[in-house]
Amino acid sequence: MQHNEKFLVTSALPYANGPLHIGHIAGAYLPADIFVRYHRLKGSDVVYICGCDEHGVAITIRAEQEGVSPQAIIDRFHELNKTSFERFGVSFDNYSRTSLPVHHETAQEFFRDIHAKGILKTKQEEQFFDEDANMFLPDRYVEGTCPRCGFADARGDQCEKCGSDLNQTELLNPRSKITGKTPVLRKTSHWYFPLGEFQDRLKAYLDQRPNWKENVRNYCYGWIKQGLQERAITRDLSWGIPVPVDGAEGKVIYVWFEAVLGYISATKEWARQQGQPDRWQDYWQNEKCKLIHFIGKDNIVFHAVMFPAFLMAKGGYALPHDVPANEFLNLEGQKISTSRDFAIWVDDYLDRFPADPMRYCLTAIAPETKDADFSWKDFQTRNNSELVGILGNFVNRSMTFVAKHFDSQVPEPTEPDDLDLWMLARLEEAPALVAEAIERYEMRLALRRMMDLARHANKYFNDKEPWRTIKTDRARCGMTLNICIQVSKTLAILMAPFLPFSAEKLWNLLNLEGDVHRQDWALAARQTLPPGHKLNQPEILFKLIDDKVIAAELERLHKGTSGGDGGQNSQKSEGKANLISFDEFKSVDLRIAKVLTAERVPKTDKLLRLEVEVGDEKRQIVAGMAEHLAPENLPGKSIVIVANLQPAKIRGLESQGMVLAAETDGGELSLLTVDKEIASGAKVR
Ligand code: B3M
Ligand code: ZN
Repeated sequence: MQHNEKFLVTSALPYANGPLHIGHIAGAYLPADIFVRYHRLKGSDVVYICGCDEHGVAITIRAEQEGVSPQAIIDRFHELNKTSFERFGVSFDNYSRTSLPVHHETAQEFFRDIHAKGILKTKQEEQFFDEDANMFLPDRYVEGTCPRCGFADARGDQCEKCGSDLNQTELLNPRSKITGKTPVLRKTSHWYFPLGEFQDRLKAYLDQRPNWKENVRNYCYGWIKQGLQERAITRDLSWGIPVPVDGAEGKVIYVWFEAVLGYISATKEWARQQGQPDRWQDYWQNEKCKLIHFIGKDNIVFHAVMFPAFLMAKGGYALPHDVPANEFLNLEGQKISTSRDFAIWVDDYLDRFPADPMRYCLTAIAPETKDADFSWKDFQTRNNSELVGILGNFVNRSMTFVAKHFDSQVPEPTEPDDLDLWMLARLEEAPALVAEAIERYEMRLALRRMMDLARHANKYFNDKEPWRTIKTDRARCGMTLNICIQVSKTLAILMAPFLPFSAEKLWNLLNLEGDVHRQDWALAARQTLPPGHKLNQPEILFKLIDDKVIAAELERLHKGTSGGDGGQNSQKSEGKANLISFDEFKSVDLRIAKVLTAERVPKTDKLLRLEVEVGDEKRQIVAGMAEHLAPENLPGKSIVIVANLQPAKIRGLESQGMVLAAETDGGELSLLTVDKEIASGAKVR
């Protein structure tokens, strides 16, 4: 194992338009976190970077669904996901966001420099334009009949039924997702990145990486064999990073061109936080640094073909060293679906379970070479028979025995017999076996090898029969337990990348100094616990999970009350919003408002335009409630609004606040109101 290697590790930037589910975690975050935690223990120079991807049409679609601004959506989910990652133990060195100036500057610098080199081409093309909404329609805003298989709800970029990549103008009977109307074709010009001109360099780049995962290499060679096509890297959108060249008014940089650059800008932010603003160059402009990008397989082309091409075009950057993409995770034999709220949401799971049992299960079934399936039954079995039955059982019975017979002090060693030597050999070989698998991103194998040490230790404990030798040969018994405690210490270090919270707990039970995450992996098997070292009282590391608990989870999942947030249940997951301070609550200005007028927003089916009185002020508010509330019933009502929300433009109307409402179980919407006559403008507290 080489020491002092240098890594810049990234995980895919989750879109800031919804909560995280276990499929995200299994694909791009947990394997990266294991890899990074291990390299920190190994003494490598490793920085782990991520952040949220805050542009793209998925965010504006959600904002419109809820009648709020895109900024409100990204603020909400940036906080929610950042907290979920922290609670799940995903240990980023920086979790940034692509709406920050540092990212806009980085993306615009890349665009401007590549443009200045004359690499980009401009091209006029026909694109669908919605005359009612007065906007060009990006791919996801157009639906229609797939020309290949006739599927009636194909999207502008892809047909979900037959998987064909589509150009939106190929769709039959196209319709706008905004107004439902038939769009017209209008000319617009965009800037194109000539991927085909990088074909030879990209093939050579790939040829020089024979160690990449099979699934990634096959996918990339497949793209190259088809011939790489130029890609439009600008869009006619208002939400995104403005294109920084003349003649690009009203256009933004295509989200997939700038999102991958988010890794660079987040590293710049991290360097500034360290007080060394230029340190990001040690990682991105240093051939000795290994850039490792953990992703799901749907992101391969953007990370292993397009990103290297952008970096080649820009010049002066290292190219990705590896892109270990995982396959997909299914759930109870079905695809995870956010729109159907069929998912296990990370924040919701953590409200009822600790992180480590899920970290353990998702690593044990990781979709490393093919799609995998998570089931609650399997989760329970692995927790109960492996974590509790093997790892927890070995540690607990060793420490309980030492507490009972040796006053919780590590016993004196004696001359080792054959069985002792066998166990010490297993101990000695374990760190390298686990390390070798982690370094090849084979986390399932690495976890199994870590657990094998606990299996060997259980066999050793049983074969040595300390409950018998304590009566016949105390010294021999002491040697057995001395070795068991040494093994427990090694297990704490080896489990740390996989089960960080349990590793910390075990380190504390063993009454050891320092931080388990800052130990030296190379010395993990050293028997460093001196005789007489006082252990803390034993406690169980893992709790059994009862059948009833699993039955309840399955019911929640199938009833869609998993607290998820697939667009229909946004209020529920809000109910799960994490705790905030009183000061944070006070920053929200809630007021009583009196509805003066209410009307539907023309040509939309979800929006109402309200005029409300707030004290001596009149305001206009646009609310996504037209499907639930008849406008004619609203004038005169006293409602509760958020009065200090930034104004947002929604379908050309300025919305100056947000109306508060809650959803009944039957999906009815109820406005928050007051049960006494209260003057408008009154503060809610
Ligand atoms: N925001 C999320 C996805 O497609 C996308 C990843 C960006 S990584 C630069 O999973
Ligand atoms: Zn199709």
